[in-house]
Parts: sequence; structure tokens; C-alpha cells
Amino acid sequence: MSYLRFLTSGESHGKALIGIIEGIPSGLYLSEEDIDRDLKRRQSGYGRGARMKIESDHAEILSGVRWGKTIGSPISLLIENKDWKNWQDVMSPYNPPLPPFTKGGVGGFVTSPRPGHADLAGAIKYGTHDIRDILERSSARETAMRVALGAIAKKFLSGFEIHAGSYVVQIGKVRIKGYKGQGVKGSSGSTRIHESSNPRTLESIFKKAEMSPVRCPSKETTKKMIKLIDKTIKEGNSLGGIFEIFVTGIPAGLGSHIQWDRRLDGRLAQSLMSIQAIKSVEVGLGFEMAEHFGSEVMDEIFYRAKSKEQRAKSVNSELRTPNSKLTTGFYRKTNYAGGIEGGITSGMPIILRASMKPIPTLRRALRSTNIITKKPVEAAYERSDICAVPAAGVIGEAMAALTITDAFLEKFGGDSIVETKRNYDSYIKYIEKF
Ligand code: EPS
Repeated sequence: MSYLRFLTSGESHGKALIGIIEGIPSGLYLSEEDIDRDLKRRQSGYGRGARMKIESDHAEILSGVRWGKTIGSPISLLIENKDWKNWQDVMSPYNPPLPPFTKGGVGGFVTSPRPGHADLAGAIKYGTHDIRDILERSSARETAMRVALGAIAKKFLSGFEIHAGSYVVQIGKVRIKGYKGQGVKGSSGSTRIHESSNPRTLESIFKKAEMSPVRCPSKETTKKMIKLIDKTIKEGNSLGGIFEIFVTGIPAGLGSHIQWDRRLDGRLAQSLMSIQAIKSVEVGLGFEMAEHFGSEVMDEIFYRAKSKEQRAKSVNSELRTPNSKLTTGFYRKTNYAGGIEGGITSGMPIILRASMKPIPTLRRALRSTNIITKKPVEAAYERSDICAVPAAGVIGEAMAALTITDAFLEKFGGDSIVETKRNYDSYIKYIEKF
């Protein structure tokens, strides 16, 4: 990130998670409720394990906000781990307590690495024979703080009518009927989930997904997904899946083609790939793009001169939708590029898709090798989630919002919201006339 910076800290069963974000301009209204709303969404997906019954995440604002508004200084947040009370000896920062421990494997050490986790590679890298040193931080518990920080980014973006949302399209082999990425008109087997990435359609898909326990917009598929999760719980197994993220209201011109690390598609891909268990990321049509002719999957450019009335409406309204046909005469009928061309936003909604592997901690134990005795063992199991794809979508929204806020501030700057708005408004006037 070039303008915005953020860090998280905290172990899964430690006392708390801490987050610091720097670069949010002063004057943004921000409350703990703004953040807790997304924390709740992250926790509520069907398929989570016993841990979610213990935690009810709440972010406490420790700094950077005064009388309900940001003051330009770093914002720091704290999310308590309620489960910590059960792990105080095992997770103590002080001298090792005397055994027996309340939790934590033989002699308090975890020595059976779980395939698919950071356990073995992390233990080798950090020179420990107690895998707890690794698993506590590699745990997806950390994503609670990313969602909290992402909620701040979302609040900032909402002042410019930029909105991020997500929905689940596949869990295990159950996918929305006929769904095949965004699909291409006329190609066999494809069904578009949304036509031309229309922001209103995306919002309505999102609303439907929010009502579903698995965050899937199709009622029929939701039922099938729940059935599959229930079956998988009984079998002691786990599931992965695919979710899509969209971001609407972004003006053309964020990111840049001039250097590899300034390309916004690359930056978004990295931010999503950094989420625990994510194995692939697609932008727009993604992998499906490869099987088409060039003539089929480019978003052709059209122009419609705006009437004086339309122009006046878009210039005068305080909150505009820069990607709508109201603000610029240029428009596209399709959005196969997923809102990014040459690493720069095109003015169309950003569409991203990510796949999550099945959770590697399994009740039905996998084969592993003890890192001290070198004897075959069953991989460590305490408890686990069965499916966290619905949660992953919410985390994806947060990471996308943080990355876009970074690119937005890089373009428009501003130490205060008023200054950012002034710069943004002047740019919008410019692109309207372009
Ligand atoms: C996780 C393992 C489980 C999850 C945890 C991520 O925790 P525990 O080991 O305490 O049962 O519930 O996720 C969260 C706590 C969370 O808030 O999402 C893992 O190993 O990644």
C-alpha cells in the first residue's frame, strides 16, 4: 500500500487482536457500530465451529477518533478474544507455567503438524518445536481485525458513493444453477449472474445474499449448500468454495499502467490472496477469458452525448455516481474486464472472484508426522470450522475496500475529508467534460 498503511497483531487465543490504520483523513464520522456491523456479518455464516459460539466480536476504538470523528491520526482498534480466559496459561506472555496445562497438547506443545496449514513450514522457519507458536498467528481469527479496519475504509468510501459487497456462488460442488463466472452472451453453458455489472443488479443480488445463512443469493442453492454442510459435519470433513466481490461507484482513473506495482488489479489480487485459505483470484471474466476470441470478450466503447439537464443534475448533486451514464458520455455494454483495464479503473464496477480451499483442520484426521519423534501420527485436532466461505466473502470485501481506499487517496489525497472531496469533485468535473 502506498498511501494507507495498516497492521494487525494478536494470536487466535491470546488476549486480543489489535489493528492500526494510518492515512484516513480527518473529519470522517466513525462509530464502533459502523465496525461491529461487519464483524457480525463475518461471524454469522452457516458452517462455523464451536468457537463462534464463544466470540461475539466488538471493536473498541482506542485512538484516532474524537467526538465521533476521525482526527487524522492513526486509528487503533481492539477486539477482545473471549476465549482467552480458557487459554491464559498456554498463551501466557510470562515464564512458562507449570504443567498440567488447561489446553495445548502433550506438555503444552503441539507437535503434530496439520497438512494444509502453516504448521510445519512455519515451525521450520521460526525454529520451534511447538507448533502453537505458528498456528496461533496463522489462524484466520486475525481476519476479524481486517474486517474491522475494512469497515473504516468502507465508511470512508461510502461518502463518495462507493460500495463493496460480496456473495457466495459455490460451496463444495454445489453452485448456483448454470453459474459459470460472469458468463459470455451466447457461449454454451454460461449464465450471467448479473447483466453488464449493473450496480443496481449487483445491489439486489447482494441483498438476497445477505438474507441467506450461506450468503448465497439463490434460495434453492442455499438449501443445497446447507444440506451439504450438514452432511460434511457428520463425516468430520470440511468444505471450500467460491465467492464474488463487487465494488460500485468507482470513477475511472484509480491505479496506473506505468509501473507493475501500481496496477490496481495486481494490488487487489494480492490483497485477496493474502486471506487465509484463498487459492485463486480472478478479475472480471478471469480464467474463462482464456477460452474466447478477442472479439468476444472486450468491453466495446460507446459514447452518448449528455443532455444539459443530465449534466446539470450530475454536477449539482452532492453525491454522484461517477460510473453511471449520467456523469460521462462514455459507456460500456459489458464488463468482462471486471472494471479494470491496464491496471486502471475503467469506471465500471470492479468484479473479483476468489476460491477458498476446504479448511485443513479435520475431525477425520489426516496423516502427519510428529516433528519430535518423527513417527507417523494423526494431525492435531482441537475443534474447527466446517465451512468458512460465507465469512471469506466479508473478509474479501474488507480487503478490497482497503486497497481501493489506498488507490483513491493516492489519486485524490487530502488530510481532511473536505479536502479529499474538493479534489474529487474537481476531478469528476474534469472527467465529465472529457
Ligand atoms: C481457525 C480455527 C478456529 C476458527 C478460527 C480460525 O478457531 P479455534 O481453533 O479457536 O476453534 O474458529 O476462526 C476464528 C476464531 C474467527 O474468529 O474466525 C484457524 O485455525 O484458522
